[in-house]
Amino acid sequence: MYVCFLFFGSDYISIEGSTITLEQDSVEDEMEIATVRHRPEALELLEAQSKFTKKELQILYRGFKNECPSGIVNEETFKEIYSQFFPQGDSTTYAHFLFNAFDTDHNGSVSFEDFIMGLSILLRGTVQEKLNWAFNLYDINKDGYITKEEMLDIMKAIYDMMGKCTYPVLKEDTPRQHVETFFQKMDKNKDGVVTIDEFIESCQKDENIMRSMQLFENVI
Ligand SMILES: [Ca+2]
Ligand SMILES: [Ca+2]
Ligand SMILES: [Ca+2]
Repeated sequence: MYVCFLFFGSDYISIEGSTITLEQDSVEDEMEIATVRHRPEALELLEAQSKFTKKELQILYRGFKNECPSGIVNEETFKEIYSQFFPQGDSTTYAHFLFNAFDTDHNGSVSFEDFIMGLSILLRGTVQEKLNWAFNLYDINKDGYITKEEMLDIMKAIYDMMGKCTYPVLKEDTPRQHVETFFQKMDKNKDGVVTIDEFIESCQKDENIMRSMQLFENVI
C-alpha cells in the first residue's frame, strides 16, 4: 500500500499491514509531542471517527505535517508523489482518480481529516467498507453508477502507471478485454451500469474479482 509511504518519506514512520510504528522512539519526547498536539479537539473527533488510536493519530499527524507543512495536499502533490513511486510509467491519471477518492468533500484538497478517513478504511476497514471505497474510486463522476467507460478509464490509468513493468494479472489482457470480462460479471441485470449492490455482490462472490481488487489495493 503505497499510500502509507506517500506522505511518510521521512524515516519516522512505518506502516506494515495495519500496524503503525515509529522508527525512532522520539514520540516519547514530550517536546515533540507538544508540537503535534495541534487542535486537540480535532484529533479527538478523528479518534472517534476513525479506527486509529490517539497515539497513532499523533504519529500520522506528524508525518503528514512533515511532508505537507501547509496541512493540505492538492492534486499536484499527489501526482508528484506518485511519479516518484512509478517512474517507469505515467501515473498522472491514476493519481487524479485517487485524489478524488480521498477528497471526500470535493473541495479540491485532501486535508488531514480526509486522509485519515481514507487510510482508516484502507488499512482497517471491513471488506464492505473497502468495497464501498473502491466503488467510489471507480465511479469517476460520483453519480452512483460505474459505467464500462469509467472502469476502462481506471484500468487504462493503472496500465499507464505500471508502464512496461510486468504485472502478472495484467500482462495477458489488454485493458479493454479485462474490463469486458469484469463488467459482464458485475452487471447482473445487464442494464449497462454497475450499482453498489451489484459491485459488492460480485466482488464477494468472485475470487478473481477479489484478487484483482487486491491488485488495485497494491497500487494504492
Ligand atoms: Ca477535501
Ligand atoms: Ca459514474
Ligand atoms: Ca446493472
